[in-house]
Amino acid sequence: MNARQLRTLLPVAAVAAIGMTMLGSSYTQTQIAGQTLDTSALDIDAIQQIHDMGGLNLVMPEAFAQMDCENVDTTGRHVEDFQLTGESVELPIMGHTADEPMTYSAMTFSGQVPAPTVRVTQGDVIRMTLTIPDGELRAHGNDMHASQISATNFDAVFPGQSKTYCYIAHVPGVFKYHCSGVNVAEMDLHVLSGMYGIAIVDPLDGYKRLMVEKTAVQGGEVVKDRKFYPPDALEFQLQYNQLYLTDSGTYDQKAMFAHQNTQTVVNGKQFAYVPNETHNNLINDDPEKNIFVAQPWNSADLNQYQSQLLFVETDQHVRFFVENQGNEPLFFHIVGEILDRVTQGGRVQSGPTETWLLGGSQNMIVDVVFDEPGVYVAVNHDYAAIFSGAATVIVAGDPFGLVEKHDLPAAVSNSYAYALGNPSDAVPPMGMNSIEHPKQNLHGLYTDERAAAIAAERGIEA
Ligand SMILES: [Cu+2]
Repeated sequence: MNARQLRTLLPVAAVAAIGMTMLGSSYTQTQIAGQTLDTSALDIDAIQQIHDMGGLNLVMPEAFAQMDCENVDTTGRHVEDFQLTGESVELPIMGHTADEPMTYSAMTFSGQVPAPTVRVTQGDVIRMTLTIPDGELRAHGNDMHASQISATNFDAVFPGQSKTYCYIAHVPGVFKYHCSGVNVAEMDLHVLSGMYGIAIVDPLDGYKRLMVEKTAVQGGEVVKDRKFYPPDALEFQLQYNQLYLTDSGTYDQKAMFAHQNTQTVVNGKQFAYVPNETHNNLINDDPEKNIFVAQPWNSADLNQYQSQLLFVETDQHVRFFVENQGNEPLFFHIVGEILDRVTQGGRVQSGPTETWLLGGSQNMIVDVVFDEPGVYVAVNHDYAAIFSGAATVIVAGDPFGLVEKHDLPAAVSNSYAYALGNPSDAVPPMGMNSIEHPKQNLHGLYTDERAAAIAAERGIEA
């Protein structure tokens, strides 16, 4: 065989093998399309590239990733300790004012809704301990979807008791965790009253750079204009859920069975990320003059419950970790933006797209670059959900010219995050490709005790 024949044969073999992969496995077309096959390098090592894509066989993670907590420190894996407590508390609900507190009967992990986020790297061990304090009204459990272990393996933990289990986080992505009730009984009551959170498992080799494709005019021709952003991104977490409440703020199971929710919540609250009186003042020079249709958490007197906005820079790689914790579908859409990339289970599911659908207990990672200064709203594009709380306002750059108007420091020129901070409950723990938020403010459905602990942990000034 001469050199010319060899050069021809290799790409042909590669294409044939790819065809076999697609026909012979249960990967979908979009999953395959999401893999990066560097065609410019095909004649160097095509077989290796096919292997790197998953080869001709599906690579399945172990079906059972629980491990013995006794020997966990000798495995050569990083062990992440994660402590939770089960606490029933009263937490505020929309309509709550400093003078007239309205609350509902919440159940929480560690005094906050959603529960604390645990973040590890693929291959790490999570050692989770659930403690139920003396005096807590009921038993609780835990089911972590990242763990590949049945909820029934982790029995109920009763007041005054504590229980630990360990597992290897084999699979990258976002995973729900939730209370498993009392041996799975009353699970709906516990989860829909607030006992849910996420685990973020970063890929072992990190996140991928982001390609954003637009068009440009070059020499009188319209051409494709690709721009690449490094993997490092400013990150947010958004968890969607519903509440089913009676007038007195207790769980209404009848309403749940009828799929008639009474509130739609993002990170535990309705309209949690909308302007507040500080923003009214900056833009309208009047704290009472609202700039958004719904501002139910307006006043600074509400402390951690005051609404906040999400601030990003323009031309910045932004990554959202999104989980649908609820019973209703989530049609995730950002008004004014296109989702530049959607990733699930370590596979790119879509390039630029307008909306992505998540069913219950389903997640995704959304990468976006906000090109123009402006106000964008992340919604569940179901009108019932938008109008009952699923509207999250994101401000990119300086759309109102506030830097000049209020003579803000130069550092805020491309994001108010530097001056006003981002809400602590929307900021996940730092991971391997995280850009540190310039500033955070205290925000979340936290008990006062939990709020004080988070402020201390993150060095947030009150
Ligand atoms: Cu529980």
